[in-house]
Amino acid sequence: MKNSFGKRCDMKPGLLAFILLLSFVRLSLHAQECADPMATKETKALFKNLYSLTGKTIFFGHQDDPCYGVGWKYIPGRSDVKDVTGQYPALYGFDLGRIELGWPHNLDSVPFEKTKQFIEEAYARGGVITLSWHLNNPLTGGTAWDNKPGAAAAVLPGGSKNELYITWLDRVAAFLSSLKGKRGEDIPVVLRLFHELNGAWFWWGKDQCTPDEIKQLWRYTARYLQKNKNLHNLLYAYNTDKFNDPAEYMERYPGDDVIDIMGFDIYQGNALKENAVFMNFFNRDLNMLDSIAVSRRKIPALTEFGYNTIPDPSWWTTVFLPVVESHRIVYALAWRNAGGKPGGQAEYYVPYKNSSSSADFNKMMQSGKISLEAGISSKNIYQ
Ligand code: BMA
Repeated sequence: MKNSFGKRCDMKPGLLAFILLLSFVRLSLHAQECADPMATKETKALFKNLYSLTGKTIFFGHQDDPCYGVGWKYIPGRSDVKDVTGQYPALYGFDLGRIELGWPHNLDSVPFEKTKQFIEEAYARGGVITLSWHLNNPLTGGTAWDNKPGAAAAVLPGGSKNELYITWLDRVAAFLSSLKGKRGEDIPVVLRLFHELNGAWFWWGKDQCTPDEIKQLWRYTARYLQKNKNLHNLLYAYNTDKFNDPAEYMERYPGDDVIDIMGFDIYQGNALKENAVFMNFFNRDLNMLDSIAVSRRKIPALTEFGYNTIPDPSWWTTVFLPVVESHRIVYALAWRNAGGKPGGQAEYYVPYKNSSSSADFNKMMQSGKISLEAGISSKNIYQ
């Protein structure tokens, strides 16, 4: 028998078969474990359940869902998704931006006290929580969009902003460890760090740091939260923006040992304005994500999506659903319903009560492919 270097290999076929079997068993056992070997029981269960539901259902999520919607803010129990469908979403996104500065509210004015309350309520309903972090530029003090290069290198050990970054991580960690379920258990959270890192609009983007720097930053951050802060209630989501090929997708991937969920963000508009053009691109990226996630035994997800103001009233059943239903993503997070913005265009990505795509949104929910609160609470994903 020749090995791949063309040399003779004297191993007995029986022994070889045994070794192959052992590696297969190891891989299969490994298949349903999250990246942090010390993850809490509930966090491990969340990974295992999301992994096994991959390709079976798509949990629908919405950023800032219980905080505000089009024409309202902080009305207890209210949600645009619930106003339209009668149910809360299955997944909830919130953002930590400015927690690093010790602010009482985030970059979109959501008080962190409310975020904590909404997370605890969502968890009690059996929902999944994912957090993004539009953290300021630690080098310049500007926002996350201050894309002057050099910040990633500066926060790594030995860099001029490493100490500052540690104080920021300590604040994030304090928040993450304050999230408790009814029995006092830590609430599992999908932490979506350094999102859209193949774009060049954030300080952690592709023109702002090298692949090696962002990989180091990712790994350093995850290890700090696990080892120094003893946080074991986290699943880690790697996510790019839309991408052209697997090489682009993987260029900045920090490694299987620190990632649980693999996704990308995509919006209809600009170059992807026409339905057919968008569908084609979206479908192509989902195909690539499916095979990358399968080969690495990770959970594929659509980490952000939307078509601002949903100008096409049948968009949900003629564009979104026909593309996603044939793919393996286990959740899809629609971006926030900010509503009317001072001096700007309205911003919303899910319908609100009686808006033009409300009926079509309900029609999509009746397809059985997409799950809201009832579809997730019945799955007991934390057990
Ligand atoms: C963007 C917009 C902004 C917001 C930011 C962070 O896509 O919604 O208004 O500040 O996300 O949430």
